[in-house]
Amino acid sequence: MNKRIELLQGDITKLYVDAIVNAANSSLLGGGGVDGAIHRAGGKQILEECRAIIAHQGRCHTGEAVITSGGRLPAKYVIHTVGPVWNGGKKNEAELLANCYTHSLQLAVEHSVKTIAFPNISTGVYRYPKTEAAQVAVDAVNAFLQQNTFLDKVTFICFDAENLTLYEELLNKL
Ligand code: AR6
Repeated sequence: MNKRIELLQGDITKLYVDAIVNAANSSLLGGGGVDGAIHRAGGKQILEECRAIIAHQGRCHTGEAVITSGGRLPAKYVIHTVGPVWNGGKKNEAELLANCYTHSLQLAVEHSVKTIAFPNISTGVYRYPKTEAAQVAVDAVNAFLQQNTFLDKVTFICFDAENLTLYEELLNKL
């Protein structure tokens, strides 16, 4: 287990970390799942900042990440990233999903974030198989931490027990 990686089960909107990551869509205008929960808990400030980003740069492409404040959330920032829709695995899904984690971490460090939490991006509405997604997530975060000493802690927060078990197994091997 890497001492800078933490595993939790629960609701990401409740976490007291510098940044939480949102599994958004390219419109950044909200949706269901974790995206809906973050916008509900964080309030309209987050949506207003998302609208301003879209007006300025256009939609957020798959694998990319943007940052807003945390609104009313305990987290200072929300990093919105767009995971790939699962399409059988031959449409570059793994690389795009890894990019979500890496680009979110890069953006975090640029904003002096020390503690950050990720949901299980793409494993809900976007139907990415949980086993494969967990492997991509753990590999991408572990690789980033190998070459970055600024971040203190990266939390994987799983909503469901199945993901929690998958992450436990993978993290124990590190
Ligand atoms: N805290 C932590 N994890 C959560 C929470 C929560 N409050 N709620 C759900 N999850 P999903 P995607 C988990 O569908 O697959 C949205 O409509 C959930 O159990 O939220 O990337 C967006 O607008 C699952 O493991 O995101 C996009 O259109 C994980 O979060 C689309 O869904 C991701 O599930 C993105 O789909």
